Amino acid sequence: MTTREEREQAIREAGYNTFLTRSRDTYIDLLTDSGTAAMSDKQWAGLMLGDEAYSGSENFFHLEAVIREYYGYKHLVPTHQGRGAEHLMSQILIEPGDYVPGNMYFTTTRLHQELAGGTFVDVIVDEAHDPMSTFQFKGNVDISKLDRLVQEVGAKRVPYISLEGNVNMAGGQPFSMANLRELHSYCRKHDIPIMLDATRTMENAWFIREREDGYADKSVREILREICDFTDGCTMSAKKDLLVNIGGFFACNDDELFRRAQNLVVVYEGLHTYGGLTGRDMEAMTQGVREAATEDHQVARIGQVRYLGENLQRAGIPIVTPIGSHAIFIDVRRFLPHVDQDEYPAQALAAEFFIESGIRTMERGNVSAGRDPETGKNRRPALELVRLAIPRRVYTQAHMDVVTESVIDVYKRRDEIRGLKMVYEPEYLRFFQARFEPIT
Ligand code: P70
Repeated sequence: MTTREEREQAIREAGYNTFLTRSRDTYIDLLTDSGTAAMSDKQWAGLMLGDEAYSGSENFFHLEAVIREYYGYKHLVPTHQGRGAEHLMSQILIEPGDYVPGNMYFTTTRLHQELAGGTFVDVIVDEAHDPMSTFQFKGNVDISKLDRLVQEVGAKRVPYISLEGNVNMAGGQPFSMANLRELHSYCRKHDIPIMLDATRTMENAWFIREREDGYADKSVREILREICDFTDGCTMSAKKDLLVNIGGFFACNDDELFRRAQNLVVVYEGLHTYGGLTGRDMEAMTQGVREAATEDHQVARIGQVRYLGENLQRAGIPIVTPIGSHAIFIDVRRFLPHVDQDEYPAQALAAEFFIESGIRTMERGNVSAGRDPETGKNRRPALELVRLAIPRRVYTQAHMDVVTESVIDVYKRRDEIRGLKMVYEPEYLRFFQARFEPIT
């Protein structure tokens, strides 16, 4: 525990950016669900089985086998984390001048597409941009938006569609199997591959089981496999679904694509049988796949997030609906209607939660969206959110109660909260290192 004065000083020194605060100044850490899971006894035991040979580690073959079994992709290239895989895939598939449609942007994903010369085009359903819509599958692709792009630029300029499971920036929202099936038949017709961002796709599978007709009796594992069978490959940040502190991979079915990824990984990550990971990391990930695919895990995981979300809703706090899988997203347009978006209200609110009780959260609004490369202006996205991400298997419901009380306390004094001005803006992924000062 720290005092309010200590936290005020800490956030000032961090330029009002929670990414720049220290872990030791944090009381409950809801900055991210990435790499923050508690590993199980079996995963820790796996660390003792690390085969740290430079090439051909046994642990690589264990991981390859489990990915083939659960995800169904033929080829695997390990990477140090998700963005390592995004880098490889973008460099291999995108030619300068290409357009990459996707069900909402993700920060690192879009940046790698842009660095490869591509332009990201949002083709998610409109409901995803409306925090108050209660549509059950806000992660769905709007096929007519996709078709408009394909008609406009031609299928040859569309190297693949980037499809994310449980769309992070929309609030952790799933796509439905029916939508994926339709997307698959559209893409087959136009010869456009579907590349999945599988980071939280086990959680997407859980929502399909809960919400979609015909899936209540299917296992998470069966649903995951059905999803992957409609796609051509994936990038993965194993730091989420797969319950490890570090790791990722690229996987695909096409032999030539695999050959190129295997070749490029040695330039940026490491040999193709470890890709920047230790043997023991790969063993922990192998076990993480098995644990993440159990219904018991998903019930507890998604149930805890829902517990927090429903308590906040009961207290009248404006949050994105439906409640997603990995986090609660506060709708800052309704929380701080008096702060203009170019004064970064979500950034200011995240700083305020930290000051109130040492709870660390993340801005997911105008700062994260960045500037339009054409106009240089802030993108001012429809969604201006603060994300309270819940690490897997770490906190208790009692911690969630403390979070609820703190959010309510800040809500009561919301009229006093002012915006921020950005005083330092880095070139790439500015939200990680930008610095701010209060507007006086
Ligand atoms: C988060 C983390 C990472 C992520 C993701 C999706 C859907 C790829 C990645 C990249 C960490 C993060 C990253 C950028 C901005 C803020 C936070 N998401 N796809 O907290 O994977 O981090 O392993 O390189 O969510 O949401 P990796």
